[in-house]
Amino acid sequence: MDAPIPDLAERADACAEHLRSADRVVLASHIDADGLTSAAIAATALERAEIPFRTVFSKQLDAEEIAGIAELEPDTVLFTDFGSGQLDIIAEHEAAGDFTPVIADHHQPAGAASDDAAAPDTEFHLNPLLFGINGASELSGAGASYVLARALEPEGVDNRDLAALAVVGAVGDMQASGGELQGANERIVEEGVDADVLETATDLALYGKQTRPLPKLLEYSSDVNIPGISNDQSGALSFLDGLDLDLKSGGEWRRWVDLDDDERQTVASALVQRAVSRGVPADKIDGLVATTYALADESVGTELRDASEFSTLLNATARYERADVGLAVCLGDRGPALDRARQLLRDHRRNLSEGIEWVTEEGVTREDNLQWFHAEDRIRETIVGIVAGMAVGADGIDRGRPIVAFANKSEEEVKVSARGTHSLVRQGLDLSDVMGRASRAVGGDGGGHDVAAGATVPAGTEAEFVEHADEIVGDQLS
Ligand SMILES: [Mn+2]
Repeated sequence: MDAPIPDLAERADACAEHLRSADRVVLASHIDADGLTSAAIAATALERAEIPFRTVFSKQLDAEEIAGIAELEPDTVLFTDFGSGQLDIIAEHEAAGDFTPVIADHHQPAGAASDDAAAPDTEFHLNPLLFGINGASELSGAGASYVLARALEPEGVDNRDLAALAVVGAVGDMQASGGELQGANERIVEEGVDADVLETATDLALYGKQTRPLPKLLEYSSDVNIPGISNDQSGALSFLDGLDLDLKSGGEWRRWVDLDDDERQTVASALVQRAVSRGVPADKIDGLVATTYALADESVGTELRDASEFSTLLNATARYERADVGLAVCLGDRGPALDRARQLLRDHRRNLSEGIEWVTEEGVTREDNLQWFHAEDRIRETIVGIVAGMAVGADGIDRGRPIVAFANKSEEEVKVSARGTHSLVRQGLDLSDVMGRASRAVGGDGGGHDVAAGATVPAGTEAEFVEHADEIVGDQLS
């Protein structure tokens, strides 16, 4: 069958060929929605190709973690959704004969920014950025793993069913934030549709169409702010009560998926009318409608049916260090693992709302070019970044500058998370660069994406870190 992304085909084939000849493969993947789906895609493809492997996960791949992987004495390590940013360390292990790396990633390769001919590289490195494809918006780690999975197909095997997980990964990495998946991702969507595992539709862009009762769907619609409805429990209720529709069933509010097309049309039109009448700008109103990605084989009305809700469920397992649970759900466990994942998501939502409440009460400290807060042990380091992102726009928290959040990781280490906006990125903000340079300046390390990035720094260096980061952001935005 044709390769999904022709530009990557040759490299993917080389990676696949090497994997087929490997004896002891360790699959190492990142712990988040994209990393978990990457691992599930790679694991399924390896299994179908009858290549024996074991799986390990890491939250942040650093020298110590890579050394730990080397101690497993693999002959080949398949890194998914990370590895590119750690090429320098990985290349050293390769040179020492520890293992042969195969990398399916979409993050910025270490050393590549310097354009240095001597920058570390490795033969089996599958990354869209090496082929002129945007790794932030057009292909995720799960997408790169999918490309590899297609190259790994033995005779008579069709891995296109894995496109559904690739889409969950891309959506989890916010690659559909403009309303739909683009570029290389679009090719993967097409393959999933052809394989009958994905369905696309143009629909209301609100999160929770599968699982949230209608009033909650509208109340929590934070992406598009509709005055008198968003973040307004009684407003959302009276809006729905005012529609000439029977929106309850057996005394319970129905969900969006329970409505028929006419009912959906009525609610959507009324929402648009409300937005127009309250002066919401036209481009924001356009954002009320987007492409949605449904997993055709999953039950209607479950988190797993919708790519966005599925990715949220996976992120909940990841943030509480239950990669095993997230992976099991991706691989098809609809019993204990799914129950556990749902419980983790409920706990996660409670932690988030408590975290946001704390930040808005305590407030942030403003520097010239950024704003920051230190949660110490009050917010878990695994969720402090989302809390920071969600707090932007709340009272006293500026939309016009990036937010940096600290939380204790251990006695010795502090986690730093930074969030920006797409508008700041258009003005030159690159938080991956900010977090990387500012953390290294204080003896830590970090990286990520332009709009969201993270780092780990030694405890006690926070003030110095803020100084460096503030200066770098100032340079970027000037
Ligand atoms: Mn990713």
